[in-house]
Amino acid sequence: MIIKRYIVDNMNEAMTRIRYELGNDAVIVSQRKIRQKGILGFFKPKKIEVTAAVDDKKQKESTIKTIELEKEIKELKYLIENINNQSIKQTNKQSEVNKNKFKQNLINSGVPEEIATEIIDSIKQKNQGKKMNQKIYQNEFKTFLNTIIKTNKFDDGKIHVFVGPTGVGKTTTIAKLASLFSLYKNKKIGLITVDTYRIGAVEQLKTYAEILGIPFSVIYSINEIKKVLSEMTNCDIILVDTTGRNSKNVMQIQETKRLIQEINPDYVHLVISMITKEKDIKRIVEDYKMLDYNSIVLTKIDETSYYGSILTTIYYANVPVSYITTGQNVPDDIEEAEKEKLINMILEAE
Ligand SMILES: Nc1nc2c(ncn2[C@@H]2O[C@H](COP(=O)(O)OP(=O)(O)OP(=O)(O)O)[C@@H](O)[C@H]2O)c(=O)[nH]1
Ligand SMILES: [Mg+2]
Repeated sequence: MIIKRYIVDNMNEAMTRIRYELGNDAVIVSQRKIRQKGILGFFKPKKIEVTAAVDDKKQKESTIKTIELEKEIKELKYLIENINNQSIKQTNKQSEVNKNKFKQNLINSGVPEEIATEIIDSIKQKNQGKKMNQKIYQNEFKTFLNTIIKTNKFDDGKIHVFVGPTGVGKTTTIAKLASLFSLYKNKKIGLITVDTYRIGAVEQLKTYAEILGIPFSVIYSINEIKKVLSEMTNCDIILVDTTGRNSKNVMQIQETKRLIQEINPDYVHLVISMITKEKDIKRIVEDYKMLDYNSIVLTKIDETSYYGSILTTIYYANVPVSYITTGQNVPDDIEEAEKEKLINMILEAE
């Protein structure tokens, strides 16, 4: 048993101190008014002397209870913190899963890992702190395509030179355009070929020129260019075919460069087939930059169901697309490049 005496001003003070020091189980044993000691005490207000007691076993129990309660609170706090951390970790994990899933979709569609990573990085940069799901990624991807895809107006230029690797469809594209513009758009077209390298190359274009009844010239040396061009001054559009070049052959590309400098065209179109491997596309597009092409023609789109090659070409070439070609038929299988259509083509391809 613990017994304690308190000298207080009022009972309120007594109760607070007793509860604090002896706990809720303490009982008041006695209380009485007392005068303070000394002469001066006579003039001061009386105080109260309260005696309280508590069974010390009970007091111990109450202390133990308090300690247990504190421990439980601590454990609860830890649990809540843990749950919070867990849910942050879970969100991060989900974000990572979404990111990887989107990246894998791009890669499965033929987008090189390098471009896929750059696309994801720029999307993440733009959406810092945001919970990312597939829908957001898809929307952002559309915005990204909208930024990088550009198209141009072919009719803006008079002289157009077509360059590109062998067999991509340069001559066929020129035949399609010549037919399209002379038959349906009533333009005066002139055809020139400098491709005297490949057997049959001259004949190929000459046949189309004869069918369409349009002027056709063959250039055997750079010195003839100015003369041939001056004979075609009354043409609205002049289309120039070149020999297919292996972009790794710098000498060949330089030869074409001299030719282009002499022609001084409005447009140099890099013609590139969409069945080219993505890795090769990057190299071709980079190597051909020596020729300062300012437009691209995407051919053989009919032969691929993946969009990786389209995206890769546009991404690395970084110039507008003028035409896309979709088959071997002259002149039907060609379309003016439309931004919205290209975006949908990329988004809808499987
Ligand atoms: N499927 C498909 N085939 C095409 C397309 N464009 C051209 N071709 C075919 O591709 C082959 C080569 O076409 P060309 O026009 O001779 O190619 P090129 O670039 O002039 O070739 P070189 O002069 O040898 O460098 C031909 O069989 C064409 O019919 C297209 O859009 N789709
Ligand atoms: Mg050709």
